[in-house]
Amino acid sequence: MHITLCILTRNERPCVEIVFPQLPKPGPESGFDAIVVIDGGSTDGTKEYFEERGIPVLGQSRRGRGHAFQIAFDEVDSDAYIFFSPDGNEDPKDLPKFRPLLEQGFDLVIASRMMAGAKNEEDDQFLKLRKWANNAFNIGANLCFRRKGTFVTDSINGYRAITREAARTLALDAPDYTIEYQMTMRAFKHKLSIAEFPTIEYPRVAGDTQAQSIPTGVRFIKAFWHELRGA
Ligand SMILES: Nc1nc2c(ncn2[C@@H]2O[C@H](COP(=O)(O)OP(=O)(O)OP(=O)(O)O)[C@@H](O)[C@H]2O)c(=O)[nH]1
Ligand SMILES: [Mg+2]
Repeated sequence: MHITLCILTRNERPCVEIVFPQLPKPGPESGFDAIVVIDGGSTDGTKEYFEERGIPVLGQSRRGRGHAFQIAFDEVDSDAYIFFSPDGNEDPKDLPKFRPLLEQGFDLVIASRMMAGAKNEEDDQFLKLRKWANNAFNIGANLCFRRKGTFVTDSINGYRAITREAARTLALDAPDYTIEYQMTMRAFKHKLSIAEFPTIEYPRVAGDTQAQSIPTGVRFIKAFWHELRGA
């Protein structure tokens, strides 16, 4: 199975300088065969960082994380895709964990921040607002759309892999940060097989989030409602 690591960036130069050197090279040990960067219009030298190192960079005609997924599915020839955000949240040591599950036949593999053995960025805080919101959206997705398999613990996390065939089946069209939530809800609806493994979520190593909590939360409610109406 040919697997491509898709690195998603928009103005992440300071993070990329720290995180990219921690990534394994494509090959049998790494769990992927190729790397591609999908960049949503960086103006801070992120694109140039990768180009200088010979890593292919695909641009986007429209901004948005969901559009970046579309570019991967439309333009990257691979049997499966691992999506990775190089801002420090995601542990590169987990990269080899996707391949065995994909090769076992799972359509979608999610690194879960919520299951036993995992850790969420907010777990050490008293107020875990983002985690609680994530859990509420997750329970809604499981209750309304899951028709087989066990309870999925983290339907929103971006650190995940999907096969090309599954991506085609789901006809994803979310343009923004709701892309992963839409992917999981539609995977439930289509009775695709979903695997999770526990991961540890670390804080961002530099820079600021581009996903503001309240507007992103509203988009999640709309995405959920959209799937409910189309269920
Ligand atoms: N290709 C692409 N990547 C994007 C776009 N918008 C955001 N990203 C990337 O998606 C990843 C996740 O975005 P973040 O801003 O870190 O969102 P978050 O992880 O919820 O927030 P933090 O907790 O601050 O890390 C980062 O690597 C961003 O650079 C876009 O329009 N296109
Ligand atoms: Mg992040």
